[in-house]
Amino acid sequence: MPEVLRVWRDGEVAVLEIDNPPVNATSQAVRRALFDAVQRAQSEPETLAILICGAGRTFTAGGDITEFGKPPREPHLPDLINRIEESAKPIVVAWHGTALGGGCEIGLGAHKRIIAKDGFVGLPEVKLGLLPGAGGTQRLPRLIGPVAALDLIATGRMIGAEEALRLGLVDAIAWKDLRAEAIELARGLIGQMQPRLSLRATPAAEPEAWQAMVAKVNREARGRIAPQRAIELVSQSLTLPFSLGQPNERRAFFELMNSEQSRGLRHLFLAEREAGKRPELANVIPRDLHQIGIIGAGTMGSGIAVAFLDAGFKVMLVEADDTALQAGLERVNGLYLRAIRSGRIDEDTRLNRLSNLVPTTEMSRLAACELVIEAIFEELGVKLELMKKLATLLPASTLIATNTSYLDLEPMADALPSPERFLGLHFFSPAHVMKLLEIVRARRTGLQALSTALAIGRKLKKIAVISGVCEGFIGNRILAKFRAQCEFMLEEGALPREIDAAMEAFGLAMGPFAVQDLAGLDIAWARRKRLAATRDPADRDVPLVDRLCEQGRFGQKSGKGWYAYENGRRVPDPAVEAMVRAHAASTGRPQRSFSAQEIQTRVVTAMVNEGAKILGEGIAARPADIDLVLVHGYGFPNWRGGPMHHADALGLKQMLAVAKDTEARDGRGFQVAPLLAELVSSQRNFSTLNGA
Ligand code: T1G
Repeated sequence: MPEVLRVWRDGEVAVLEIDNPPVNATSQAVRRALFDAVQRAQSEPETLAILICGAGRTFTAGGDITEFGKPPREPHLPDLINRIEESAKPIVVAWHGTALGGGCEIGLGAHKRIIAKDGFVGLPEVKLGLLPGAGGTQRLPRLIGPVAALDLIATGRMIGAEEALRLGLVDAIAWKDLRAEAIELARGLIGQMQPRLSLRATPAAEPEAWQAMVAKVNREARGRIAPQRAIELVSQSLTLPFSLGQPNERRAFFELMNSEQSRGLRHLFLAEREAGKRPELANVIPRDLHQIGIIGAGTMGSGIAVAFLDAGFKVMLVEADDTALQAGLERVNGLYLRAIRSGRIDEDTRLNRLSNLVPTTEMSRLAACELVIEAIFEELGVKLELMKKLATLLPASTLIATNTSYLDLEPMADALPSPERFLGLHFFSPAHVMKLLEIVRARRTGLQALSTALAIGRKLKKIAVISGVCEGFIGNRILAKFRAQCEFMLEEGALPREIDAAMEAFGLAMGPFAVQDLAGLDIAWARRKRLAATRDPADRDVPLVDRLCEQGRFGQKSGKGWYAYENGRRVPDPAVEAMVRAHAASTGRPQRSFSAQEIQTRVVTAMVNEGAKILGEGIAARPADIDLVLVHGYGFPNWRGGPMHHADALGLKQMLAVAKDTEARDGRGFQVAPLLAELVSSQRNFSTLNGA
């Protein structure tokens, strides 16, 4: 077994260095080694103080996520930390990189904490649907007060060295040499009685500040259990001794560990890290790109430009004429001014980023770029013309990407002399904010282009998921089925507000009809008109959007859509509801009322069924990739783990029954995915398709 702890002595200070790559997770082996080393140091006469530190990039990322859900093995982290706190010899912890979760808690057990100037510390357990389980909820409030502690525990945010010092979470910042300064700190404690944080009383909170923090945590929890449990446990640190608070914390930790919410969030954590790993790319080295060209400076193009500028790339932004280019530059600058107003960047940063931007109307200058992304009008003919032009202007090595959201990539690839360098980079609006990037792989896209696109995704700090080519790719294709199902329910007796309320209760930030109002109904209307000629009359089609638009109800921007807007406030509109009812009656379908749960089940089944088709066709490689797309691009609640994970949790048998029912009712509008039926008959679930 590899050595996970290195131990040596620097004079009278024993140095215990955790060395468990990649992130020094506190696995069982690490806990055992640390426990024994602390124990041994007690009886060594030469050792008068102890330093615990980490090797490599980070102190420790905390508990080993791969051990979660398995029976815990001794020594448990709380016992190790109690042992550290009780040490007769002073113990200092030196944090660098990220001291997270259990890593932060080890520090709270120590007698002093020092952090590298560029280090971060935090208790991110809520992000995995958990709480600190090794004393964090009880020790942190005793150290920095309950209000600040609740803030850190319930948000899970990491803080930098200076904030940690200001809060009193660390005793010192190491400005030059963490190791040397930490040893000095330890040496200074020799011979002193070491106070135990767990025996200290939590400082009383100012009632108003506490109430405000509790209200904030409750407001932001939106269905998540862990932050609410955090309130309860931090409160207990005010009223209960540590010896009672800690077992309560431990119980809550294991309850949460077994909760569906934590399972869902852990699934996503691992899925995010697996998404870019493809066996066929294992030995493909991505190209290192610096200069990106973007054609089209509309909403998408300017957002994409900002995403690249923020990640340190040089960007050339191309528009057809000066007026359009000027408007695009104003858009880019507007995004930066907004970032300044919200305090995310300062003026120097804005100027710095803009200094990497070259605006131009001369497309031939793109020859200097290593990747060119088109973000022009969404019309195949126009895009084909552009591709032909690029074929003559760009060297054959330049990667070319389209930002199309649903057009077919193959004809575009046909227009290029070397189609292996062509792919889709589907950004989501606003492109500099949204985490998701669909990398669309056309039939002839080369492996190096694909691997380079994944590397770009990482540099942009996006979640990049590979999709094959089909109408709408992974995300919009599922969205279309989701929306269709919502509209079908309108024909069977449900109202827009009922569907929105049910889906908001499910965890979406906004229901589907409210979202359509926000985006504008005219877009859907234009598309429907375009597709009308080729629509199969046998398909189930709901023409309600047409009726709304014919009455000038284009959504929020026109003051009315599926809802009415009074001073910007959304209210149900009796006229729309009457229209929906009249249309529903005209279909001759039986009318009934829908429970929220029924609405949710039908919507989710439609999504999952389409997801199963997408998997069956090889458009997505893994169910987990579909989960990432829906969570990071479409607001599917992350604590449900994404639709495919959620389907497994609900049980595929039940889902198949709903799908069969829907097929019987919708006919050609809905067909059960063969993969869904196959999984049920072989008693498997989607997770078996995710691979190891
Ligand atoms: N356990 C096991 N593996 C981990 C891990 C962890 N905690 N954290 C990261 N990894 C793996 C990850 O899967 C990836 O693997 C590699 O390390 C690099 O990660 C009682 C018990 C530390 C900020 O929630 O936030 O403590 O893909 O790609 O962008 O309260 O990882 O290379 O095979 O993310 O530089 C609380 C989660 C645990 C921290 C580094 N801790 N990790 O980010 O690299 S609960 C967390 C992170 C707890 C106690 C309980 C990030 C990072 P591979 P990466 P990165």
